[in-house]
Parts: sequence; structure tokens; C-alpha cells
Amino acid sequence: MDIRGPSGHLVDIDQLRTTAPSQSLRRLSELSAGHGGSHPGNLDGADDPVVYEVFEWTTGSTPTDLLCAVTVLYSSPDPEQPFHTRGHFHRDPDGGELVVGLEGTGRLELLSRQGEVRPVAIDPLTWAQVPPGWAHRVTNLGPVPLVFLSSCSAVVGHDYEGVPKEPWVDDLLGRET
Ligand code: S6P
Ligand code: ZN
Repeated sequence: MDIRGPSGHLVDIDQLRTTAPSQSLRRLSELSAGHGGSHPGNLDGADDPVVYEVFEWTTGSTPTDLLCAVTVLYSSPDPEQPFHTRGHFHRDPDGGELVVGLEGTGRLELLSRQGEVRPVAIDPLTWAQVPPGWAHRVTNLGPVPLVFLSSCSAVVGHDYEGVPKEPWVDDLLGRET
């Protein structure tokens, strides 16, 4: 069974922009430390390109409600400096997360409070788990947008304090694993 739509993609980004109730994006300048800040635009030719867009749905706002998010992480024009999401801890120390790759390839990166880093490959229709208490970000290691779905408690909360902006993984090493 082929579950791709008429465009040949699992995910229709234009439709997400039309239908998702909550939407946000991050530009290169907001993520600067690991990105150098001098890439050509990848989305609209701007000097400060969109690195990723996030589309979110929630079932409510209690601890038993769920958050579902689709992130579209664009491909960097410089393979030496792949695009990644900012990365965060959850404010709820018991709040884990499920990550499912939809399109493209890359890496989920887990970072403990003690500085341990665990890379996990992200491929289409593969899943990975963020254990409670670990910071997490995703890096796009391919030539096309990396689209992934995340699911966690709706009230898990995002904590960006103490999360380094610099790369957590040596990307040349990361691609060999
Ligand atoms: C939510 C989940 C994702 C990220 C999104 C953007 O818990 O981990 O939806 O929010 O990928 O990442 P960041 O680090 O900018 O929040
Ligand atoms: Zn998260």
C-alpha cells in the first residue's frame, strides 16, 4: 500500500500551513552558534533563511492531553554545517517523547544533564524515543527537508536554558555511523 499523496510526498507542507492550529518557525539568526550565519537562503532567497517550521495540534491542556507536532527541517546548503533544531529539555522531568521520521534522513540527538550525547538515526517511518530528562534536537543530514512527527504530553513544557547552541555531535563523525 502506498500512503503517499498525489505529490509523491507523505506530507503536504502547504496543507499544513493552511490547517495546523499552531505554527512557528525558526530562522538561522536565532540558532547562530552552530550555523555560522552566512548561508544563502534556502526557502525564499533571504539572507536569514528559515531553518525549520513547526506545526502543532493538542487535544487540550491537562496532563493527560497530548501534543502532536510536525517539524519541517530544511536542508542546509553547507553540508559541513547541517541545519538542526534548537533543542530543549522538557520542564516536566517525567515527560518523554516519541519521534517518528516521515520524510528525509537525519539524526535525533539526546543530551543528558551530565553532558552525555546519544545520536539516533531518523529515517522515514522509523521511530525513536526521547527518555524523560534528556534534551533533544534533530539534525538534517540529507539533501531534502527532514520531516518528523513528535508526540508527548500537551503540558510537558520546553526549557531552552542550559541547552548549548553549538553542535552536540561532530557531523563528519556522525555521518560515518
Ligand atoms: C516538542 C518536540 C518538537 C520540537 C520542534 C522544534 O516537544 O520536541 O515539536 O518542539 O521540533 O524544536 P525546538 O527545540 O525548537 O523546540
Ligand atoms: Zn520535546
